[in-house]
Amino acid sequence: MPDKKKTPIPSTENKKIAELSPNKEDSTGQDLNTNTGVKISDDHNSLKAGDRGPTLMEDFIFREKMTHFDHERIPERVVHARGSAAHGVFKVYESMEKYTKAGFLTDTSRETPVFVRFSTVAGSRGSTDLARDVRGFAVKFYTDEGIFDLVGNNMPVFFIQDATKFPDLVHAVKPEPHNEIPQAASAHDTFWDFISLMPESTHMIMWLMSDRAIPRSYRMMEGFGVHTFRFVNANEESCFVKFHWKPLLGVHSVAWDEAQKISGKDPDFHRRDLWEAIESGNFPEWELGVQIVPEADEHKFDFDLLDATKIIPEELVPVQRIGKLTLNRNPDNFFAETEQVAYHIGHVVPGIDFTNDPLLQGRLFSYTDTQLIRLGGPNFQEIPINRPVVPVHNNQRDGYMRQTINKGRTSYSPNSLGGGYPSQVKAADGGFRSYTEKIDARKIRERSRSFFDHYTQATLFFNSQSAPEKQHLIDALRFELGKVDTVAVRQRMIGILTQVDKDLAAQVAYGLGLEVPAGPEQPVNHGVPADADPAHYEPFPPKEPVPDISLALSMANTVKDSIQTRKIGFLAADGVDAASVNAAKSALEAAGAVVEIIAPHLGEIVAADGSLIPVQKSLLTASSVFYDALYVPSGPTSSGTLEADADAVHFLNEAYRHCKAIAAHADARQVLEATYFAKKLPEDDSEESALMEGVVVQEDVKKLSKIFISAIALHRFWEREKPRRVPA
Ligand code: HDE
Repeated sequence: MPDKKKTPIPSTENKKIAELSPNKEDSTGQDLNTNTGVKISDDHNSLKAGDRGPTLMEDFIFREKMTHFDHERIPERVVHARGSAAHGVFKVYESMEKYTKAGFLTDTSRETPVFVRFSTVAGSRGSTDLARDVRGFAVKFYTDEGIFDLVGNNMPVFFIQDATKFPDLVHAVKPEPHNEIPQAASAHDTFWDFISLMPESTHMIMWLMSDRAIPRSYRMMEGFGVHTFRFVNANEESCFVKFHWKPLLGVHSVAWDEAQKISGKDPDFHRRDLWEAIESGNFPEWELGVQIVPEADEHKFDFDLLDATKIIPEELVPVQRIGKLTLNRNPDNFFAETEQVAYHIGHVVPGIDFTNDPLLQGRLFSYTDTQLIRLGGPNFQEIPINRPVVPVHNNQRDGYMRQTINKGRTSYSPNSLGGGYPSQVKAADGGFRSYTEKIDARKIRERSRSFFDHYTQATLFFNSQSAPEKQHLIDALRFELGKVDTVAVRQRMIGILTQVDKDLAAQVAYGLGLEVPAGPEQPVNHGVPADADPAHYEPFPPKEPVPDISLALSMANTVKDSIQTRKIGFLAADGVDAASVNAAKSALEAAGAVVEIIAPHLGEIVAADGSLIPVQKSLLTASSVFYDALYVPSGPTSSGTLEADADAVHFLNEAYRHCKAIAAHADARQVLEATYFAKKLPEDDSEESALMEGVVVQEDVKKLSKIFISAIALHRFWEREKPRRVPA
């Protein structure tokens, strides 16, 4: 069977790119002119009354330029303000017609153009990429049947169960209103005050405190549709579906200390990484996964499929990988495309429909509403990036900035003067018909009792983590709650954590200098209605055992078979052995890595044989946190310089602290001996010892490169953190 992952690289030309081209402008070789097309002779001086006189009102060229500038900004997104996007295509592997009639999921010959925007949630447009936060993963499919938006996140659950709590959640996490502090961080009182009163957020908090919240790259994140959606097939039969994106490079994160340093040294770290990967032809890829639940199984599970704080463990319903997404083209203009793109969970095509998840239902209102203020009116669908690749004909008219010139007398239906057009389309011919779900219910303002187990899956998540991941989670909670000033809030959180895992609660409490509350009582859920009957808030007893652990929840089980696009820094100075540099560089590049030479100065270094080696970064402009691994080539003069250079030694110490693979030619061992991990250098030159510690010291560059590649593929050597010997 052919390897589906290795399908040919799709062309960067597609229907959407072609559709965008009439709107593109290229000034190369062109004259400067005004918006009215008048050529401009002087763009450097305004029109003045005399040599040193005042500017004249008459200067229409100045006024036009300045007025446009004054109006350049639009409101940033109320959440997910900071983001980065790219064009690409999606192709399904095999027809999914058994479940859905959506053309892009049934026609295996189709390449559907997509525009994907990744984002953080809490920070403003100018904040940092490496904040501890959820990441948005929004995909716009320009299908032949209209636009489908899968507006997901990199975590499969959400903080709240009902959309009406969203403004409260966002107000709590955003910078505090009196002093607008802190930016892009959940580590403050109002966030944890809210969370400690909302036990339904506990499962999501486990994800947010895990390393999933500090990804190594957008290209190394999973994506999730979060809600349960419906598929509907040509016979109008429906099933439930959860959407997943599985990155082919695996799911990887950075260390928290590293994240904080990256935030200062390169706040654009993820944006840059995505841009550079696409520019260099390393196109990011994900497989689309689906978990399908037959309609008849709706009530089979311990949890409610309509509850967005729950996953369906992959052990209960496996994820089928049904197609591939490839991002292969950077936008031409950030504002026109990335900023103006308007995603909406309500953009669906025939074959995909909604469920009654109360979070999903609320989102159906919010997304159009927000575009009306953000993009300034009802015609935002006409902005080039938002247009479908199929023609639009309807009776909607006018409004600010209308672009379409609708011809004819009629803009109503039914009409006879316009021949009855545009006309309705039968479902059999492609018209969207909502799934005819049976509903027989009372109108109530209540939460379903099936939504009230808030802890089982939080525990499942915690139990499924590897030892280092558990430690990171504990550290993250100690950090975040440690930044909370109100002791009562910290204490309430410890109460919630006791419901997840006693040891977790005890460890976090220790870090905060608090006691774990005695007694088994449940934390109070303050998010309940005034007239609530407490019995209603008792969870249903479990129906069938939940798995003890779920392998897919731990990043320790992700793919670790490639060093594709990993960034490797070579620390070198004048007198380096050119062969030791070049052989390792070729081997790593052949395995797909990106190598940069870092030296005490920019320009070139002179190798021992007199050859010149170009330098990409100096020790001043680079930082270990920008690299996945480091290598020190041989050459006595180079080693002597590096050993004596505090910045070079710090570079290595810091990389060691962040648990990265480090390699040195045996002749450069003295440089590693200047570090604090000198005592941890492998005693023999076997592959096993090198891979145990993630430190490779070898004489033979060929052998060194081979072992180093295996070490880099393992991503991180978290065991090193245990002794906590971390001066860097
Ligand atoms: Fe959003 N969300 N959201 N959200 N969301 C927005 O829409 C909202 C939720 C997500 O790159 C806003 O255009 C409500 C879950 C992404 O442009 C806004 C609720 C998930 C993006 C909005 C949720 C998401 C947004 C702000 C609770 C994962 C960025 C600007 C009911 C499944 C899209 C905008 C982009 C953006 C509302 C919860 C994902 C205000 C009311 C759950 C990826 O409309």
